[in-house]
Amino acid sequence: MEYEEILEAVKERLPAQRFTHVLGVVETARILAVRFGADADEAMLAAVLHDVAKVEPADQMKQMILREVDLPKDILRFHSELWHAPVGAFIAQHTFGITNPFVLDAVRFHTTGRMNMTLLEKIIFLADYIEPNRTTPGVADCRELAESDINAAIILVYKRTVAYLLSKNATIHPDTIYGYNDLVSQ
Ligand code: DGI
Ligand code: FE
Ligand code: FE
Repeated sequence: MEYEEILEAVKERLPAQRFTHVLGVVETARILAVRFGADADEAMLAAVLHDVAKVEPADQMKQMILREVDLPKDILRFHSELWHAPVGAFIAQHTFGITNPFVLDAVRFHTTGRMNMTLLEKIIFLADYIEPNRTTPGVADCRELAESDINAAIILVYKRTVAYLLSKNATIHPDTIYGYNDLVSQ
């Protein structure tokens, strides 16, 4: 499927407000790709697909995760908010015919992050947090760091996310911790 066709299909799958967020991530990912030297077309494709599974019902995602060998089972022990990322990568591959493994991994790890993220993964992870429609307290600091230092910006996103999860007594996926340690120790 061509990019424009995928954009239209994603628009039909998502509520208007969620699609507005997706468009914000697309534009932010394009800017970050140009800034930090990644392929802008790949960044926009990963961005348009990153939340493709966002409104799938949790029980349907659970069934899919249990059924498909390619989907990680351990994620079922964590909050269902996390499931749309690997399920989205699966849909991108099997419904939208995306074969580029870097694009699929950028979708797969956009919520938790992980250690050794590729530049494309970093761009989608960061763009998701800082896109212009986001009003999260402190997002301006992340946007400022993203002007020049992608790793510093991502470290701050990890910190903010972990602090938020701690404040809610929520579990923290190990990939988020591994991702934080990976960048903070460099
Ligand atoms: O899908 P979006 O709303 O655009 O953003 P997202 O994919 O980053 O999902 C964010 C949600 O995931 C947010 O409510 C926090 C939640 N979450 C739950 N557990 C974890 C987590 N985020 C991370 N990074 N790590 C977790 O362990
Ligand atoms: Fe998401
Ligand atoms: Fe998102």
